[in-house]
Amino acid sequence: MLADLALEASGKVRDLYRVDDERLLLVASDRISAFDVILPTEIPEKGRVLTGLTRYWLGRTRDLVPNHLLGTRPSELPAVARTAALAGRAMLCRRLEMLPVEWVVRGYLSGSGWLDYQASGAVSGHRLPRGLRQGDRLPAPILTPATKATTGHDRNITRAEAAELVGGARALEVERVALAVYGRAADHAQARGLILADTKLEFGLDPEGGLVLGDEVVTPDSSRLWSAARWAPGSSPPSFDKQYVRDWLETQPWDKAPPGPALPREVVDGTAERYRTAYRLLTDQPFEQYRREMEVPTS
Ligand code: PZK
Repeated sequence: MLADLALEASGKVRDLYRVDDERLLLVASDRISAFDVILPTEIPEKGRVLTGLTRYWLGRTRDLVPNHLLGTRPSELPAVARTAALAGRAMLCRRLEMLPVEWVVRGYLSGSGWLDYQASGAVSGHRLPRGLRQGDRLPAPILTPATKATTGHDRNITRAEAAELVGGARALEVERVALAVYGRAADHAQARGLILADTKLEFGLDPEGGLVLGDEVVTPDSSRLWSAARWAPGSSPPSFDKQYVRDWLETQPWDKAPPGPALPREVVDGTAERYRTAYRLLTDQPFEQYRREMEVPTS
């Protein structure tokens, strides 16, 4: 997508390019994964929605922790990235020394948190009350760090293990900041009819050793967002964004091994609308406005 910049890293749905020694360009594609498989069909504008949401949350949490965002507007990007294809999906970032831990904050019991709780009564070393059900709200949000697996699934680790990886004082600092970011975003979402069940944050250090929030922040790809209206105890509510995709895939004779099936137009359209709706609900702005703000000016 960007022949003029060197690709530094590639994720399932995002790519990271080198700008110079101090800066990176993070580009969100329209690819979508379901059941851990990248599907052959893209969701139009999904990458822009995720970049727009990250920009929104980084602006809304700046008072809690500095972050890596340098700009998303075409005028703020290096000239090679000032293209219509990248507009709104590219984020210029400060290059950080990333901490080798994924910092997941959970306010509700779902996913690997639910699995760990059922197996041991605890998640990442947090002993939880007996009798919790899948999808239940926790007595208080908890930090459940995980190791970044290069292949396969991330593994939840205890806070003591996270402290061994990054240092005890740093781990306590991250915990305080991560809980504050989650708390702010969850309250904001709740007031707009959405539950932020959990979210994965990544942090790095600036050259002076200061803690900096990096990566994407409180997007549908890094979080579980549920419609509050659809929450009920005893089961995890459907994913706000991928509900149509998962529901349709479940009707298909597919063994969840790659490649996945191509999505029909109704599922693509319904899902694209869900992403735009998530943007509008969370930011109180139409997604179209973000698109227009990020447009490359025509000379
Ligand atoms: C960084 N990732 C994850 C994301 C990928 C990989 N500001 C930063 N400085 C240095 N490194 C990173 C960041 C950020 N954000 C992020 N890996 C390194 C990642 C997207 C695509 F391939």
